[in-house]
Amino acid sequence: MDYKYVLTSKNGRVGIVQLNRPKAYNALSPALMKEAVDALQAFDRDESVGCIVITGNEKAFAAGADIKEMQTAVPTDMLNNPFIGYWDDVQKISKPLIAAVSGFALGGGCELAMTCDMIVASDTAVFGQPEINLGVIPGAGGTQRLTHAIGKALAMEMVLNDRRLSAEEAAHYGLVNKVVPVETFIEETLKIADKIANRAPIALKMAKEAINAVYEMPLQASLAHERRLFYLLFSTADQKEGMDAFVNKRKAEWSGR
Ligand code: DAK
Repeated sequence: MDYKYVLTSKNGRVGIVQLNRPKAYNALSPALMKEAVDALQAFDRDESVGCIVITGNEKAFAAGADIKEMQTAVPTDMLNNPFIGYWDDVQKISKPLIAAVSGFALGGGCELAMTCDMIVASDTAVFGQPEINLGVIPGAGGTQRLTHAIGKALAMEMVLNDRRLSAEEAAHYGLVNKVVPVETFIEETLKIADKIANRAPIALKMAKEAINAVYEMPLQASLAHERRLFYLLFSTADQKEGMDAFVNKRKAEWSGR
């Protein structure tokens, strides 16, 4: 597929989507978001892909939604713009999705990273929700996912007062999984992604769905949901294969069936 604002590639069973609008720090314009979603969905459909990485460049994961394109908008422009739907589409990706973040992850950039399942940060990464400087608030999950991830006190500080987190702080407060040197942040992310990508595909999807249910349901409902997914996995060839491989002391060969 020919994209203007994203680059795509494959590394083994890992699909890579790179945001590529470097002159604007990867500002998330509707056109860029559409292409990013198209690329993510294509990898989500591709059976030869087990895990997806989304990244930017060393200087910026993304500096937020495109302020210049939003500047003159009225509420109905925002409401009717397919842009809003693209964010929901990212959340609906069913395969494990890892953000490899270096440099700025601000506003919608931070929100996009938080929509992913894991975040690997380079030691130069900076996370922030600076929307208050523009007279608005985060609109793509920043007040919610951030608070779930790091707690109310620090989320308030970030959203009310543009407090930014360094990579080390983000790791300390549980926003990111790992901090790695900027020179190798893609390679380090790919190592993690590759291991995940070679695991049982259906179980991965169910695991992601079950964990994300934490944010959607009361505990009793999400526990019941988890149990139903667990039962369902006993209908898969991968469950038979995984348990047979364990019992017979061999490596499992996953079929994704
Ligand atoms: N939008 C548009 N252009 C941007 C941009 C952005 N977010 N960030 C940077 N740029 C552009 C600059 O305008 C500049 O372009 P030219 O002037 O060269 O044409 C170029 O990138 C370089 O930027 P600077 O000259 O400012 O470079 P500096 O190194 O001095 O500063 C910076 C880098 C990243 C600290 C700074 O550019 C900055 O503060 N950028 C804005 C950060 C920000 O406020 N982000 C939050 C935006 S609001 C929603 C979904 C998403 C959202 C809301 C709702 N729904 C689904 C409902 C998201 C909202 C946001 O993200």
